[in-house]
Amino acid sequence: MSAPAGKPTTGDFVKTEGWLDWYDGPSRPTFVLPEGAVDAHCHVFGPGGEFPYAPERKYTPCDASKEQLFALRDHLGFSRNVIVQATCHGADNSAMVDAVRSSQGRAKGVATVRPGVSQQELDELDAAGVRGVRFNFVKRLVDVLPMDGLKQVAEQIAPMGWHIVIYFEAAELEELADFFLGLPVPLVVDHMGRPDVTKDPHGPEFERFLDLMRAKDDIWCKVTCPERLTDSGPLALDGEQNAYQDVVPFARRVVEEFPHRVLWGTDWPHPNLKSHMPDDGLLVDWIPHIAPTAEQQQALLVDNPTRLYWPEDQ
Ligand code: 0GY
Repeated sequence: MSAPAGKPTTGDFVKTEGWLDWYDGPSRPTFVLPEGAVDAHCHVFGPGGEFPYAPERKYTPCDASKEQLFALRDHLGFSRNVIVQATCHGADNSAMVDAVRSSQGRAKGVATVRPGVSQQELDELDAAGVRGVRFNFVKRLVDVLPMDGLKQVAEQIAPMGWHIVIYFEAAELEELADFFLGLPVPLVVDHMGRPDVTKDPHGPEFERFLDLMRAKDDIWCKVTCPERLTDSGPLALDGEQNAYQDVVPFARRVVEEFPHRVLWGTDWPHPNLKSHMPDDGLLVDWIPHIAPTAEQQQALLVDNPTRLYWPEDQ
């Protein structure tokens, strides 16, 4: 079988069929990001020839290097990145750590670690600029991990001032909420807990998610990934550049109720997209639809991520 065309996957890897490559001609956003803006959710993939993909991965991406990430950062007008370990690298954090180390202080990291991780490994990650770990409960992405092992990791990282990024499907929240609320560290929820945006943003499912946010004042939310959550698609039917309209009311509810606990990121290079690949410039132009005021934008893009990831700057 020949490898699908498009962007390369280096090393001894074949890119997953049907998986779209990231888009390398992003427009320059018309929305001008405030000084010090942080892209608080993005990844690097490999390059596979240098940082091999993990044997337990559920997909094989095209490469997306740190240089390409930093070029996107500069093109869009961000100052900094938070680089989240992608599942295709399993618990081998080398590619992410290499990117953070190469950023000259302009990136922090979120790692994946396994239960039983040594304190020495955690200390090395901390020295490199890692500030949290990600617990992923999305079954298509990872094998299920034992909850008591995760709890043990949480207790290990608590004295380090780290947090836990949690990723789950909305339908799983009811079952997971007590576990989340028992974790002894701040939590950061990926992509608003993946709401079904065909449902009512004021309906019981999204209220359950907002109730999680209300339960503790150190739970944060990334109001991210409209391209992943949308049902209506990238462009409004009337042709206006108001893309992903169906996701807007969900994100606005979170921004309005928790202005000081929201974060935003591109999710570049957008793993696992099959319907369309977003133009990252247009994604940035989506921000004023979910955070219309200058105060909300400053909190979302600068103050909140700086408080969480660069507290030394405060
Ligand atoms: C995201 C979302 C996804 C994938 C990953 O690490 C990953 O593989 O995070 C997804 O497939 O929903 O945050 O990038």
